[in-house]
Amino acid sequence: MAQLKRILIANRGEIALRALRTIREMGKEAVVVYSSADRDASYVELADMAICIGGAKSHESYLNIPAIITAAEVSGCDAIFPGYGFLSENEHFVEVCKHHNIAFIGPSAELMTTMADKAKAKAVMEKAGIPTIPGVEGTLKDAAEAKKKAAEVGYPVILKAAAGGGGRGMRGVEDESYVENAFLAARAEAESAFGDGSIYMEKFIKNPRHIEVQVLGDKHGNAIHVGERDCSLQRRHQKVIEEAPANFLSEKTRQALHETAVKAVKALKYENAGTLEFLVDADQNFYFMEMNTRLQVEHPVSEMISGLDIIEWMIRVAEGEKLPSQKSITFEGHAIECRITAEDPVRFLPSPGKIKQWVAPGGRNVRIDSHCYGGYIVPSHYDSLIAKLIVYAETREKAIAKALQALDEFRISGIKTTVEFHKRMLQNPDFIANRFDTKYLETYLANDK
Ligand code: MV4
Repeated sequence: MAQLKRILIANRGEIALRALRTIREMGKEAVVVYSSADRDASYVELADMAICIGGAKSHESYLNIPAIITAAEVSGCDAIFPGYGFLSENEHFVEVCKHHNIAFIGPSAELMTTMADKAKAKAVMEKAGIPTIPGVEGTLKDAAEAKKKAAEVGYPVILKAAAGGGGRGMRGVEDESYVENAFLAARAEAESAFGDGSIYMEKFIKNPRHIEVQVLGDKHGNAIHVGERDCSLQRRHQKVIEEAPANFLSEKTRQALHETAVKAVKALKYENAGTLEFLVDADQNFYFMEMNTRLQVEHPVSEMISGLDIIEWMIRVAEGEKLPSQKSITFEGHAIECRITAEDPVRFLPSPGKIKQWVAPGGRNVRIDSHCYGGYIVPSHYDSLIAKLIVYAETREKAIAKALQALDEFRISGIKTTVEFHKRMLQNPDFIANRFDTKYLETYLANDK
């Protein structure tokens, strides 16, 4: 396959700028599309070409497939980079790109569809010999079946929406008295959120860590991992702080996790970048949970410890290039990412509006992925992420110190941000001691008020 010359970025915000940087560094042209609310974003000016594709509402612009395809065609793009969110996991969009002879920089529509169904994804992984969470294969037909199966699996159990994600349509069940109601509630919630009420059942894993493995596959059947990330600090299923490596893991577990992830990519013949999410319990047992068929927000921490540019490799793989060997990729040091959002740091209510002052930190191994600047207006229509602060140091302890220094230097006024919250978390003794699970942050915030 030929080299890609001009790539359309079908996204906005920090990830649009992040992708533009790599595309241009590779000597290629970057075309950006933007909504009427994003015309003043920094990357619009930096792009080789910028095309307004519609109104501020996502469905009028960043989810508007005909508008994006038209923009790609009139600008002569040979590929589309999807980023995360929006159309990045839309299998129909992948098919439309193919039909228009535009390379979609990501996996096949088929694997995307498989992974979108969490119950199906689990069955496929199990068949490939990947450890999954014990439970019931396939979906449950009714509340009576839920009750019967829960007795077999053993309480506590968890009911999950097959079409799910983000915790919607999910119910933990402690004992038999709740199981039928929980099933009905989960099914109703899944039906209204996804238009699909399919529910499956698993054993409830207590106090898990959320640890994920970054992977890449190429067109030649090669697969590599780019290490793991600990993303256990979440609020309402939104990650807040991520780090790499996951120091919680023993070296033995880490190796096994990496090998498992690579085995899955090879078995699936997965192409491009992806992430396998695992739950890891207190005894270091790990279980496959979901696979994300896109680039993730937190990819920079993996880039920092490996030295790889993941977007560069997504593009090179799409061009038909072979991935580097696993043993050529070495991991060093520790990276931490703080997601800074335009929200108040106590209640996390959105705080869009005009940024008066923006002074970002700097220095050695301090990376800011942000499209913002003084005078920029944060639109209210989209995700509130305004900057990712990523720091890199020799050890976790030094990375925490560096992140704190960088947060101290950050000056943002005009809008509220979560900078102060991050400062607090990085000084929290539990965080410092690496003593937290996926429930930690919610509990901490609830007790704080
Ligand atoms: C679980 C679990 C415990 N046991 N599954 C939450 C989002 C969804 N994708 C899967 N989730 C969970 N699945 C079993 N069998 C606990 C969670 C969970 C969670 C997982 C990762 C990160 C944050 C979380 C917060 C609450 C619950």
